[in-house]
Amino acid sequence: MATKNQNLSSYDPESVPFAGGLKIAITVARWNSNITYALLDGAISALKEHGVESQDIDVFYVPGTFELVHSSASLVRMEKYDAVIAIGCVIQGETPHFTFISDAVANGLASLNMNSSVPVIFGVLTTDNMEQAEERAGGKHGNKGVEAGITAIQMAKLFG
Ligand code: DLZ
Repeated sequence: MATKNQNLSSYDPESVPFAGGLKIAITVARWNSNITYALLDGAISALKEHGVESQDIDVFYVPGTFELVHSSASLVRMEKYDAVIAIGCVIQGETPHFTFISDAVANGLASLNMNSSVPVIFGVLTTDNMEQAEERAGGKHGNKGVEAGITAIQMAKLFG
C-alpha cells in the first residue's frame, strides 16, 4: 500500500539493474479489470523502461485473485521465467470473501517464494473500496503495477 510518504510509482532508478535478457511472466486477475489492467500496463511499462524486451514478457489471465496462486505455481514450475508477477485487486465487500481471498493469495504466494528459487511478486491491491484502488492504479498514490515490475527486476537480479 502507498503510505503518506511513498508513491507506488516512485523509485530510485539507480537501484534498478539493466533488465535486458530477463524473461518475466505476469499473471493477471480479470476480476476488477478496470484496476488490474491498469496495473498490468504499469508493470509492463516499468519492465520495458529498464530493458526487458516485449517478446520476453508473457501475460496469463485468470478469473480472480484467488486463482493467482495456481497460475503462479504453474509458471514457477515451468522453470522458464526469471520472475513471476501476480496482479490482482480485492475490494472489501459485505461478506467475508475479502478476508478469505486476501489471506489465500498472500499466504499462497509467500509459500511459493519460500519453496522455489523463482521470485513471485505480490502485485495485489487489497482496499476498502474502489476509490482507494483507483488511487493506486495510476491515481494519486501511483501505480502498484510499476512497483511490481521494478521489484521483479530487482529480485530476478538479486544474486547477479
Ligand atoms: C468471488 C470474488 C469476490 C467476492 N471478490 C473478488 C475481488 O474483490 N477480487 C478478485 O480478484 N476476485 C474476487 N472474487 C473472485 C475470486 O477471486 C475467485 O475467482 C472465485 O472465488 C472463484 O474461485
